[in-house]
Amino acid sequence: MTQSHSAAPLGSSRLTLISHALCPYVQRAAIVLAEKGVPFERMDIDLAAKPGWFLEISPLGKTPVLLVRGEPIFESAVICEYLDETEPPRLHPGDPLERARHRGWVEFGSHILNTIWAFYTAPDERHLAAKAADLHASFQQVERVLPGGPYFAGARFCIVDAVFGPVFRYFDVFDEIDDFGVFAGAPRVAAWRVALARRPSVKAAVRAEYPQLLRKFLVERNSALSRRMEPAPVA
Ligand SMILES: N[C@@H](CCC(=O)N[C@@H](CS)C(=O)NCC(=O)O)C(=O)O
Repeated sequence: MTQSHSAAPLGSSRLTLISHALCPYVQRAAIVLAEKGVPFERMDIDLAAKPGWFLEISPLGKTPVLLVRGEPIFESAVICEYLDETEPPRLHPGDPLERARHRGWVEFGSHILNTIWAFYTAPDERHLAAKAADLHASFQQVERVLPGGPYFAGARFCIVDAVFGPVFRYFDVFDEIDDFGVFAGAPRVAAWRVALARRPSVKAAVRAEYPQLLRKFLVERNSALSRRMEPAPVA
C-alpha cells in the first residue's frame, strides 16, 4: 500500500536516499546505487535533531531510508536487496546457496560496525585494546573466507563489497591515530581494503570532507580514542 508522506521535503528524483554524512549503512546503499548507475538524490539529515517528517518515515529512527517515489524503505540490507532486485546488473550471486552465504557476510559486516562503535567509544585504554583485539579476531575470520581477490567473491564486485568499503574507510582515520594491529596477519583482507578504496563507487559514497568530519565526531566521543587525538580545529 502506498502512503503519502507529504511532510518530507521530497525532491524531483524517483529515488531519494535519506542520509547522514558519516553513516556507513547509508554508504552501502549509495555504493549499490552507483554500481548500478542509478541516479538518486541524497538528503542528509542531522541525527542529533531528527526532523519530524523523518521520524514518520523511519520506524527505527535510523538512516538510511530510501524513498521510492515517496514510499519509504528502511534498513540498509533491505534497501540493497530491493535495489538488486529492481536495478541491473545483479550484484548478489545467482546461486541461492552462494547468495545465502553472501547475506551472512553482510550481517557479519554489521557486526564489525558494532565493534567499531564499541572501539571508538571505549571509555579507557583497557577497553580500547580489548575492542582492537575483537576487530583483529573478526578480520582473521574474514581472511579465512576470502578467495584470491580483488573483491569478496573474486573478480565481480558484489553487495558484500559495498558493505565492507565503508567498514574499511574508518581505518583510514584510525590509522592516522595509531597502529592498532587490526589487520596484522590478514594480507588478503589488507589487499581487499586497498581494492575497495580505489573503487569509484566506494570513493563517491562520502563527501570530500568525510575524514575531517569523522575526526571531529571521534574527538567529541570523549573516549579513550578521543584522548589520543589532536584537539579538533576550531570551526
Ligand atoms: N540496521 C540499520 C542500522 C542503521 C544505523 O544504525 N544508522 C545510524 C547512523 S549510522 C542511525 O541512524 N542512528 C541514529 C539512532 O540510532 O538514533 C541499517 O542497516 O540500516
